[in-house]
Amino acid sequence: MTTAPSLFASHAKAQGSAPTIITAGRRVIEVNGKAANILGLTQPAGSHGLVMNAGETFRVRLENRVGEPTAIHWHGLTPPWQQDGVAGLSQEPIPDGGGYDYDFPVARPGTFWMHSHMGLQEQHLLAAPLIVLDPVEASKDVQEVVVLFHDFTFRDPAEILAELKAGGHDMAATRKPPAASAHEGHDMSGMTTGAAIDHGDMQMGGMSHLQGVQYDALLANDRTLDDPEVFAVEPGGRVRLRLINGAASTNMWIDLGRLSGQLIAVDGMAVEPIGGSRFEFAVAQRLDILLELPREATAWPVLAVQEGGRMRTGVVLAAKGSSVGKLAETADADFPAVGAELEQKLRAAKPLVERVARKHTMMLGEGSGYVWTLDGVVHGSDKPLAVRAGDRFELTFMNHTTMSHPMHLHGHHFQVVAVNGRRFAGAVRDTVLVPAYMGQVTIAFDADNPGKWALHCHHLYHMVGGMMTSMAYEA
Ligand SMILES: [Cu+2]
Repeated sequence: MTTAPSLFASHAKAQGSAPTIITAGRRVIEVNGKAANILGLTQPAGSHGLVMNAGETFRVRLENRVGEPTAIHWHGLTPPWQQDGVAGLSQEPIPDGGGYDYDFPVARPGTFWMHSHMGLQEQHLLAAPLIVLDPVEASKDVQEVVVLFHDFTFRDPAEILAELKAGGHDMAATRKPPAASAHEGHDMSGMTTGAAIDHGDMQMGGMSHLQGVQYDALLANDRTLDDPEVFAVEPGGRVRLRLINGAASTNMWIDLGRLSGQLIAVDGMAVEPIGGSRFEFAVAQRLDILLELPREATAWPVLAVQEGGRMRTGVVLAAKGSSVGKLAETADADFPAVGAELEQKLRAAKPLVERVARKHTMMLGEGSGYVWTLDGVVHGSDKPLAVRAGDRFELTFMNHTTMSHPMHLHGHHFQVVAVNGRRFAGAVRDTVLVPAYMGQVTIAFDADNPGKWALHCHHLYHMVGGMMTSMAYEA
């Protein structure tokens, strides 16, 4: 079983000039008592993913043993664009049996991850943590706990996608407006004139209408709550949770239960600390939460719950002398939709210096047959967003659809500078959730990494359904 300790042990051994071998391959885990054939990204000693220090070189040889072509993206790193790992945009897919070498400096520490950027492989869990430690913090007495979350299905993702496209029951439920009277003016061409809507009544029959895909389980480090990973912790000790939402399409809530923590970074970038025990956690985002554990011999669950439902997973922090009891696999009540509430509270530790910006408003749209568009275009990667090197660029995502979209820009970190037109010096990050029904989020970034970069919704089925474009500029 993959665990964080082996991940960190591999780091200690990996210092040197030889590349770290990471193999994209097949593996078997157990979910709900049944064998599940999935994919993974492992080092020869069996650890999953990679840990390195900021200031070091990312020197990786990726070997493809998946049985089909693949491409792996280093989510949150800002490499030269040819090493960004997006099939068909930054590189050709790596054939089965082949390999690809990556070699670039990594300056910034943070909680990042790696995942397939090809087809539907991400739903087969072809993803792993990518942790860049800050050498300045090495002396601090803080225990690192890395948790990668997934949404899991025994079904073939291609079948799920075909059903969504055919407007199967999942789809029909997704498209149903939460309150018909509030939705006059909505049509499938992508224009919605509904005002702010309470999403609290969208949940029916235990299925998430917010996401549209019915999952068999949520996983935390590949495990369910009937057999969670248990981390031994010190009573009174300090723990840094590095939480990664690696789900294909499930926005989640982190639920610390009786514990309270300080959110200190999002997507690997520091924010002014925010205390709390529940945090919104959209697809592809990361949360770094610092915990000061009470001086009690107690086991503390760290849970992730689906939005619009109660399915959950998690890990347990167990102090010496505590007993890890059985945890219910569902929460007591449904959790609400994930939106922009936390986003609006976040403030960057190092905000961008204000500059004059070039601006563009990008329309997020949908059409019949599970078609998802950016500025009215399906799969618009060949019509890149016009950005010039050196620009400060402000991009406003305007969501004309009935679902929220976790929008991800490659090769850059951006700052969230407005939500629904209200400006603030928000978090610097790489993935932001644009809420459904006319949600509007503005990001700002400096065009300082020339190349061809993907810009897309990180909901896997939306991306495959067309919600992807690119941004390109030369030095
Ligand atoms: Cu989306």
